[in-house]
Amino acid sequence: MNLEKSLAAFHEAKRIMPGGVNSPVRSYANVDCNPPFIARAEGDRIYDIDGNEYIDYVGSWGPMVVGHAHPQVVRALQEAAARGTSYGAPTLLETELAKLVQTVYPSMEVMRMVSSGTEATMSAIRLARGFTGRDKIVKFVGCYHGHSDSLLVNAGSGLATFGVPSSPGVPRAVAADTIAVPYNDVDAITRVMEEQGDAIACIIVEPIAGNMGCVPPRQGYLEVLRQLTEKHGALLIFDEVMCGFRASLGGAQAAYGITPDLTCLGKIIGGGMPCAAYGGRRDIMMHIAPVGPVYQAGTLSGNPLAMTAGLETLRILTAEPEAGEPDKSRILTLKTKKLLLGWQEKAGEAGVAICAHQAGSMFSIFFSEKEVFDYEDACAADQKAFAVWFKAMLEQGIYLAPSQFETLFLSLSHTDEDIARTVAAAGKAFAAVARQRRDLF
Ligand code: KE4
Repeated sequence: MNLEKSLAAFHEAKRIMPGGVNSPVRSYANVDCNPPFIARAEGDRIYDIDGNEYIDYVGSWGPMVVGHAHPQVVRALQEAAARGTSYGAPTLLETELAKLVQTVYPSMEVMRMVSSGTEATMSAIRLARGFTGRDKIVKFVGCYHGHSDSLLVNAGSGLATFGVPSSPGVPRAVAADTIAVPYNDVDAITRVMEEQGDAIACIIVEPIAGNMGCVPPRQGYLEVLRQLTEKHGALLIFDEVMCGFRASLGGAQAAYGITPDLTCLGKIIGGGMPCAAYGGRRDIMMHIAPVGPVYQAGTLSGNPLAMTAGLETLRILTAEPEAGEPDKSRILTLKTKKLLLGWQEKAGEAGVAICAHQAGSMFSIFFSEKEVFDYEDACAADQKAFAVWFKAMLEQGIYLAPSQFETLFLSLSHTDEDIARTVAAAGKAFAAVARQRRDLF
């Protein structure tokens, strides 16, 4: 695969941006190869500046659930841009998107639009502290909620990939108020809440973890978090930035039937434009400025282009199915299941043990013989094998997340033929892993 132009572009980019990227995981540092520079994307295809074409399972890390450059989204954006790109004033679009979100997230009685998942979770944490008057928060090891100081403590995602449990620059005093607990461990969280519950403002959790790879909650785990927060007067915050609209149309809270006090959304809500939201119980959200004392603001919050892309994306996703047709969410889940079954079959044929996880149309595999329930299990998976597999897939035109600690995403534009091609490519990639392991011994 010719990546000459991308390599030259990468060298040029490194001179002016840290690592040549604007978000660390894009650097491919952990899979020991250089990233293709992307020229354009359409449907489930992404094209680099060297003219290589790939089937895309990153989908911009989740937002592109209806496929890249969907005609309905593009047309609406073109028309919106012609009306101006930002006003910094209220518009009908914001109310319209909030109401559409509320149809699938009824727990979000009131919500606030912001511009990134980081902003959504940072604001939700501040609100929880302001509402409860408590300073301590609980998060889970291997879960990632964006890069605000309070949440960069034993974070997952890029930090997990770079093996930095908490980032330099986060004041010790700030980190001291964040308690990081192993995910999926009922005893650990019960002990923390029994010991410190009355000082804890909230528990924030990825209800389906996606930043240690895709790791669903154990049976009953989310119920325990709900019970413990109620018992100790702490708020339960579901960070559904990644699993929102994906694990099911109503995200993890609909899939598992648990109602959090606050929810954070991102990615799909903006359809590829900078947009996120936090919201929940009215009595809590009424503490947010200007009606309440907890301050939060944003120049581009509710931006008309972001609202437009989000509205069109969610309209496509929530559209009533044709008579006798499954709904879009079900179609995505079934396609994802088909892909993973194919990968598991190919891995078995190659004699390579994998652990495959799926939640709706988010999924990942671990090169691990044992089940993966938490960050420690994910770290114990064979990351060298992952890097070999990743590279073998990229060379066959399959564009995957360049890290064991990320999740993959399927879109409405992935066809059965694309899935069959991806399964066949995986067979060759698993064989490359098996060869590499044989060569080691
Ligand atoms: P952003 O600030 O990147 O919009 O959202 C932060 C965030 C919050 N919560 C969850 C559950 C998330 O997954 C994220 C961001 N996800 C990463 C991918 N694992 C974004 C990709 C990147 O950092 O480049």
